[in-house]
Amino acid sequence: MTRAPFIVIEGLDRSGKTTQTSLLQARLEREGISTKLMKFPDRTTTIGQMIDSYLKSTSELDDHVIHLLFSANRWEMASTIETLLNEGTTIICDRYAFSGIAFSASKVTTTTTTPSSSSSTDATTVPKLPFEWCRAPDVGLPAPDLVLFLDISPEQARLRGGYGEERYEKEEMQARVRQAFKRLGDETRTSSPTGVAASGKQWLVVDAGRERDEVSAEMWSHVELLVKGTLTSPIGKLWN
Ligand code: NYM
Repeated sequence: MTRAPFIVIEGLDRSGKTTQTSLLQARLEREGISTKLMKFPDRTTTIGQMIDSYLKSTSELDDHVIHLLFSANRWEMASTIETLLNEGTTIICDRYAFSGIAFSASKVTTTTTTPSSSSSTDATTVPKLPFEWCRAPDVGLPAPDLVLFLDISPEQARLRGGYGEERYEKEEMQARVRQAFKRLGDETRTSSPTGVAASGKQWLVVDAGRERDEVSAEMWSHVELLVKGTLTSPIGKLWN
């Protein structure tokens, strides 16, 4: 039995991810490929509305709780993802479990101390949530066949007008998130044969600091191979 591919676009805030995802969807449609665009967080569901108000700072939630809500928001779509892929619909997904881990694991508590011998202060940062704790709720979700990670440096993001108003859109946070994504990408390329990393080519870093059309052309070159090939392997499960 053949099925359609599941393609995830991940990236930092200001990487142009949403624009690139729409361009990719338009290209797939022009090629006559049946496509569904998904986005996480999906702010339309009841859980998604709780996430939306947290991100806009109109509500406060414990760090563990919001992390689990982001994951639950993916689980509510898991069976739909599987059904669509098996029916032959290619899924393009704007953010997925990798964002879930990268952002939550980058939250830190900062303590500052002033050594008695000095007039300057030392800052120590401690993660609020362990990396493996952040991964656990997403274990078993449908695994993407390809992750395109749109990478942009904090300096380039600043040139694009800086970050927005939502939670996490601060430069120090984004720098930590970038490192966490790098860790996920490195591990994806070297992990077990049954995981998302199976072929060693499924996590691709795209330099998103370039012109829009250059970025979309590179993305298409990776996606074209997948959508024009025949996929017979069953849908994988994340980190199993
Ligand atoms: N985000 C997104 C998380 O913290 N965890 C998640 O699981 C997901 C999917 O939400 N700053 C963060 C990343 C973004 C924010 O995403 C909203 P977007 O793509 O701007 O709507």
